[in-house]
Amino acid sequence: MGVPNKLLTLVFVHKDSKVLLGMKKRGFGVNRWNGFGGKVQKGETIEEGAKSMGFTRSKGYRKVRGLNDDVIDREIVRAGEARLTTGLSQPYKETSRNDLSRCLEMLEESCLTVKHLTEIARIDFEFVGEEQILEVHVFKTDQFEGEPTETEEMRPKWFSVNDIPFKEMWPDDILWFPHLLNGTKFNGYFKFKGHDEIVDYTIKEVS
Ligand code: 6OG
Repeated sequence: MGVPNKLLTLVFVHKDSKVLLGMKKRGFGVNRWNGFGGKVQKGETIEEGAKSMGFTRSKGYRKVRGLNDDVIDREIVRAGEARLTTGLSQPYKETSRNDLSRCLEMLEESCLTVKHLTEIARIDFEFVGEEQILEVHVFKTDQFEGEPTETEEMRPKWFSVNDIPFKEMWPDDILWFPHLLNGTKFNGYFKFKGHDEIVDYTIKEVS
């Protein structure tokens, strides 16, 4: 049977003829521009995962389950104020330290809220010598709120669709970006040797 696929999301936000990319500042794919996304958590759908990771308060929301959106919003604001006025290392009066770090996590990820997402692709990535397949679900949207804001993880920047920085992206991107930009749905498979070399791939359009 092998190990189950690792589910990931990747979201591309569009505005006019621009697409929002983030420079990954740490972790997997560091120093590459990419869409926003991450792991789908247990108990959430892939779409929920896509809406939350890197964009909305949902990751924090899950951690403080039981609170409604208004409360969460207030906590985000409070945590932001606390961060501004006291700095990260100072204790926060109204909630426990633990709550504060949770709230800051939400704040960190709340640069944008995305609404409707269109799934464009599923791309499976295999890495030579590694058993687990990365199953990446790619979405696009032009419906969002908020200003892209730099976080510890990502430095966002709008790129013209004619000026996508493929040389500073995962090497598979240049092969499927035309589909993303046209809105053509597809299933992709890429086999990587290391992180720079594609040894095999397929891209199949789906209706
Ligand atoms: P975190 O580890 O940051 O999630 N991802 C890839 N994206 C592209 N364009 N090409 C690849 O080729 C990728 N492999 C993974 C999925 C990692 C993020 O990176 C994406 C996630 O959005 C190998 O939580």
